[in-house]
Amino acid sequence: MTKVDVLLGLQWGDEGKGKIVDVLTPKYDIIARFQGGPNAGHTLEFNNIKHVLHTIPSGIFRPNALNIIGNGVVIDPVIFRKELNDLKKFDLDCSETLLVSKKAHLILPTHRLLDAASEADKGKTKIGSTLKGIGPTYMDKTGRNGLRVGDIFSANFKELYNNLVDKHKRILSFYDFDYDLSSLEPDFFDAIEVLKQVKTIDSVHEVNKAIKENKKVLAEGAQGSLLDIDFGTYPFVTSSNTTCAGACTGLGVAPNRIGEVIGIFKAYCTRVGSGPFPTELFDETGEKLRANGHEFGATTGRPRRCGWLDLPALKYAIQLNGVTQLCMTKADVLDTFDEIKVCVAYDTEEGRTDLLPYDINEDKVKPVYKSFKGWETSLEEADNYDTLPQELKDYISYLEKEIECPIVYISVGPNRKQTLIRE
Ligand code: 2SA
Ligand code: GDP
Ligand code: MG
Repeated sequence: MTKVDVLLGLQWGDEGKGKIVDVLTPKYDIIARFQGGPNAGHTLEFNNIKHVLHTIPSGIFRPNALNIIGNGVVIDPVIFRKELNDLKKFDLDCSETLLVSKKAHLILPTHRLLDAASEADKGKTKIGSTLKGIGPTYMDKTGRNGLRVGDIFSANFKELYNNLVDKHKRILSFYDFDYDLSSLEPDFFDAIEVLKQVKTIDSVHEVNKAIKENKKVLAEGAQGSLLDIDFGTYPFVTSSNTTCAGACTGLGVAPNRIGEVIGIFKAYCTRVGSGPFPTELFDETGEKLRANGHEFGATTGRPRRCGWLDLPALKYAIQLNGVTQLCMTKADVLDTFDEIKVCVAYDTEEGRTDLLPYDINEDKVKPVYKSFKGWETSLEEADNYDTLPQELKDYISYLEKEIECPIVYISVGPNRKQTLIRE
């Protein structure tokens, strides 16, 4: 039996997971998403075209790979239909290569309204959600009220829908929030008809059968470890387990069937939405990172907050996930910096620590930085580790020594070709 490899983000998301999954897909038979939903924006670039996927796994553009949307994912049929239509424009027919778990939960229009109402109600303390209805959908899942993909085939689906929507309307009435549900419902039911045409499966059986047949499976994470509902910067997190354990529950894979865990991090750090970010830069250096890295949300277009790499946070994420291989992305974004900083510890009221404290708000932790000389050379054409600038190699060696894990992949641009692999 083979094992399932997992690829996931080690920061606050947008580490470049989509790009790296696309690069690795030729090595795999199955690519499977295990959590999150259309809050995710996974970007792939090849043949001078940029594609952004939200619900569909990032293996979809490679021939021969099967793509599975697992039980841990939440699906908005309207966004899903748009993704399918966008792929059709590139003559990509997913009818044989995309399978959806019957156990995945559905995002209803009222989940999106509840997300918006909750965020508006929170005001300044809002989470900064993507407003895709993620939180309310997972709340209904754990509250045992949710609707699943398998329900759309039931004769009484409309009744199940109405019962849940009535509940949502009662909750919405507690908020000072105007909405017009009638304008959203026809589109939702149209999209349900499209979803019915897609192959639905019991992903638990499908994935485990593949493992028994020695097929290679890659589980694709969404968001990042610091947004994990249990281990992230709560409450400024998403509503699923973004860490490796989520691949077990989100696909039905036993923990002892997990193989390599590929952890992705940017050579610096970004975060979109609210919440603590100890190494955030509010000056022109932060602006330069945003401009050079085109740091804008792939789903919402929001500007991402930018700062230096945070080693205590990275070590925490590596430990949580049992990372066996690292991938550092966006090294090229630092090409024009004469100085690069890394946070190596925090000063707290209890003294200096390199463990991520319970509270990392700016009044509780002060980052301690180590400086590195920048390489000030373009990495755009780099295609071999040995010929990389010495300053970058020094940066990589330092990180590997500190985090005790090999950096196997180095990404130097958004294109699938701009990836160095150290075998
Ligand atoms: P939600 O919508 O309930 O999951 O939001 C809760 C928090 O999780 C953050 N979050 C994300 N952070 C980074 N990237 C995400 N995907 C998009 C992208 C984001 C975008 O690829 O750029 O376009 O804005 C993502 N999805 C959720 C979110 O910002 C909240 O902090
Ligand atoms: P994901 O959510 O982790 O898949 O990442 P996103 O797609 O949200 O954000 C990553 C962004 O960085 C996308 O625009 C990618 O095209 C881009 N990207 C990925 N790797 C690199 C890289 O090595 N260098 C540069 N400059 N951009 C990259
Ligand atoms: Mg993203």
